Amino acid sequence: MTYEERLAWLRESHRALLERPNVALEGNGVYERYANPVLTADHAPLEWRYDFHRNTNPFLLERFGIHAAFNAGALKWQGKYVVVARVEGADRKSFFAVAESPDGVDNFRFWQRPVTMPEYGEPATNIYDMRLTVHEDGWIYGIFCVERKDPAAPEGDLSAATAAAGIARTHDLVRWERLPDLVSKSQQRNVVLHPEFVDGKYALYTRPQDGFIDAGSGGGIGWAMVDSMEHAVVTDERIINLRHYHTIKEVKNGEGPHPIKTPQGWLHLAHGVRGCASGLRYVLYMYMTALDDPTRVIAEPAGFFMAPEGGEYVGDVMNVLFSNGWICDPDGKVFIYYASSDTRLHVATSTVDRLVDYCLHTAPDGLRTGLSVETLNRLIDHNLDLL
Ligand code: M1P
Repeated sequence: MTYEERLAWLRESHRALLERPNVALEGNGVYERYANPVLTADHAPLEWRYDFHRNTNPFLLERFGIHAAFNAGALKWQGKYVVVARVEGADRKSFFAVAESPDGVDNFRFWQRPVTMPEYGEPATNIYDMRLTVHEDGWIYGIFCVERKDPAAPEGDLSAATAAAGIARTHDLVRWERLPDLVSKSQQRNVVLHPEFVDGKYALYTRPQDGFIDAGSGGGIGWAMVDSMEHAVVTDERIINLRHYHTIKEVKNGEGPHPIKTPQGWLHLAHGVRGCASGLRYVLYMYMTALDDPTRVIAEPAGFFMAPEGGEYVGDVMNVLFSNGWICDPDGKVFIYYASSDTRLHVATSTVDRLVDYCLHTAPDGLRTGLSVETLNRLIDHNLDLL
């Protein structure tokens, strides 16, 4: 290919990818998956990846490799469906980048530049998985994982890291005010800000963990109230959604995006992790908490809500579904942005009514096989009544 031919091919294939229509697929009735991912590494603007000056890049080579676009926070912003994605370069460093779509299922385009997130304290080695909350105090908050090399790591250990919750706020998704990291006794990841004040305080979903990977004695999804987001300190933390032996969340779990308020209660999306011979398996699950007490679980269907399917199994970290963003439209349609295998971002759609029905009318996990068979027999008996 000549330089001109290659340039034309690059532009045309990128345009075709961005404009590719998406179609909903039939499924289990609870939600619809879509045929194509909504964001991939290839969606990154060509100007991020190529030097288009012929004198400095005569072969039109890629100069900055983008490897993945996944785990995105989400919000409806000025009439657009907006995600703040975790974009990962070939150098393994993640950063945040905003992309928007007119309809939430296709035509996602990144804004011209990635987010320049101000540093706090020791500069982060990596930042990722932003949860967005439009809080009733008027700010849009982003809480994300801040990873730094573990200063206590023995010499020669070049993988030990620490995880903390970074906090930033904005009014326009462009200029971010960085606030101090969450102060907590334990390491923290998957920290999410509840959208309303509770007893006059900010409320956080937390995920205390003993180490960077290991949740250890951190028993599940926690709840902590803080007086201020400008100096957020966890003094009292209690676990509201527990891990259990032989479930989809026996190794660890974490809150997804902040819960959606419905007349029947707060609707939560979370991820659960279990171990198996092929490594850790990440799936999504749902639960509901009481409107008058967001810490009281009122429903939790057994097992996973979504698990990897087909090509979703494959990627940088296999067998992973992860979600930290969803959008609920005023008409009750819900856009669930979930990522597969730490590589790409997808959408699934549902409605508040269907998700609440799923939560309230799917049997909970009985935690042993005999009770699962009882649940199954009750359903069969119910259907036999029709014959
Ligand atoms: O690789 C799977 C996921 O692992 C982490 O999730 P958790 O904190 O629950 O272990 C995060 O690094 C997440 O970004 C990643 O998708």
